[in-house]
Amino acid sequence: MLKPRNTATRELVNLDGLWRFAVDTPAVPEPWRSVLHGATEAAVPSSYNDLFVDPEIRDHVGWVWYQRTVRIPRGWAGGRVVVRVDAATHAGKVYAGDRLVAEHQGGYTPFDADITEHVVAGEEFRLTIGVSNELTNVTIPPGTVTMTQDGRRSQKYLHDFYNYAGLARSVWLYSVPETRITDITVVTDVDGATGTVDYSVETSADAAVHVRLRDETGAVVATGDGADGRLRVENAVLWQPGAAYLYRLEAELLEGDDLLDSYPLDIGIRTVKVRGTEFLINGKPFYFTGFGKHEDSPVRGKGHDDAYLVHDFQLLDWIGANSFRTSHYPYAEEVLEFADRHGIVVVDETAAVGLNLAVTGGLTGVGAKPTFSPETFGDETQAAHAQHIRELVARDKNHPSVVMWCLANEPASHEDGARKYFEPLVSLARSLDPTRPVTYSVVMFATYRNDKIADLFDVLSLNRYYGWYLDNGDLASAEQKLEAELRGWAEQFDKPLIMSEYGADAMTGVRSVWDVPWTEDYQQSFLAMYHRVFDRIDAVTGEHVWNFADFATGPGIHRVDGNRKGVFTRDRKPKSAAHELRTRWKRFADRNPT
Ligand code: E9O
Repeated sequence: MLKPRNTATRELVNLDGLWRFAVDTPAVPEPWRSVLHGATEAAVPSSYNDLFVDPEIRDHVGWVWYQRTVRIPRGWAGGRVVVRVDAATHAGKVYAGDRLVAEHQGGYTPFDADITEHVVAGEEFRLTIGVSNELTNVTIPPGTVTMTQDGRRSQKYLHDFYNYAGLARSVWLYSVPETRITDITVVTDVDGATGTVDYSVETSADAAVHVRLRDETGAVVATGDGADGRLRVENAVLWQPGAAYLYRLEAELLEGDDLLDSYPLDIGIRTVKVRGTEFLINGKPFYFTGFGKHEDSPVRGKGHDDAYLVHDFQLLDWIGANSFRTSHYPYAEEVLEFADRHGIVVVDETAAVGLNLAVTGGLTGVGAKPTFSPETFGDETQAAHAQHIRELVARDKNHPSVVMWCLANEPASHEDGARKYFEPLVSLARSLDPTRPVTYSVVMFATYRNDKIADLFDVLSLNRYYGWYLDNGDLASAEQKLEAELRGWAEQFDKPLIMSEYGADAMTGVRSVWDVPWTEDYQQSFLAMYHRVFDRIDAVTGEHVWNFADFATGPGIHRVDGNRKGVFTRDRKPKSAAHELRTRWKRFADRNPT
């Protein structure tokens, strides 16, 4: 799916700003039919929850409505006019005037509404977008809506991060020509000093395709004709972790000498491969250092913000991180483009977090049901998960920074139904993208002894909390157990092991000379202990601390205004553990030479 861009043949208007806003109420049955009344306005992009002081808005379960007036530029007669919603979390409906023009399920992938037939160039129209935050057993991620005793609807979910909702990313109005480029797929390879770029251009109708590849100086290094082809780049400069290099593929659609459409795509030439326990980028073993992150900041919630984007990447650089996981959902496309340009490696994760109902049924198992069964997560959940994987790969397939797909976080992979549920999803991901390895993040309940799906994946990503959820305050026992378990995985599978989560909550300013949980000192000692163990086990190919920064959660007796496992606070101040990581990861320059 192509991101809307300004090109010689396409125009783009950004619709971010303040929109009229209302929570759905039976008193206004079809709010898109008229101007939304009331004084409430919401910022786009932003989650709406923390913008307002009214708990009825923050805790609302169901639809909310965003509305604004939009003028179609006068010169847009003739082509198609489209509204792109980068994210409506978790479901969206778009109305042009009174007409429903698009519906979409899934809160972290974009969708389009073609409004050509409903608008007139030069004139205004009313754009209304409905957004629902409801999570059920057939949404990705899943959840349940329950009733409180006093009759309120309450959203429960199986992940700890707060269920922020709304238009958290940009909304665009754009024009495309009638005969146009609808998609581009690029696969790169390296053969000695030569880079190859296999491209495939999809179009809405038959027309001649011409492509041109430019290097960073703007010089044309290869050209091609036809909708599919291979470009060869002699002495290619590779995209490398820590040393990004992007070529620009310019695709053109022509009728004789007439330019019907053009679209530029920035690409990186690089390869990714798993060999035994090694993760190879451009044929060289790569060791991941970094974090599981969240899109999370005060006031905006999950709202995309370029200032946080720049600052977070500065902090990644400062601390010596070379990568992160988009836990637990696909991030804004701007984030991936930034990673492409700055040489940061990304593990791109779906929003399938919390497929572990039995786990949340209680540690004792009371109330637990089989997780993957018709009454919990059955065929419909799997179909939603499959659709989500399709949309994720369609959106992110061309990013050089994305080196692996993570298909789920902490599913109940130790239960019998897991294999039947995951086998088709892994095949689907492989068929959509045969070039990238696939992984999943393994919950602590699933071990090398009882896990049912590990052999299906290329890389095993483990989320482990010895010393926190188990053996809290006893790092000596935790160290033994962690090492024993990692050795178990390493003996059983000849695959790279990445510690995709390890971390301890810490409140800034709480200190101790002893191993006291919640202190900054304990968080630091906890991480140091994990690092000692990783360094003793060859199969460990990466370490992603949980989490980059403190983040908002729902209420919980082990949450103090959110999850405090951040190495940075929510406002991005380092805790003392940041220095442990910085010292270690800066030394790793020799493990990952560029
Ligand atoms: C998922 C992540 O989103 N993993 C959780 C993180 C946490 O801090 C959460 O923020 O809670 C940890 C899962 C721990 C599973 C409990 C295992 C208990 C061992 C028997």
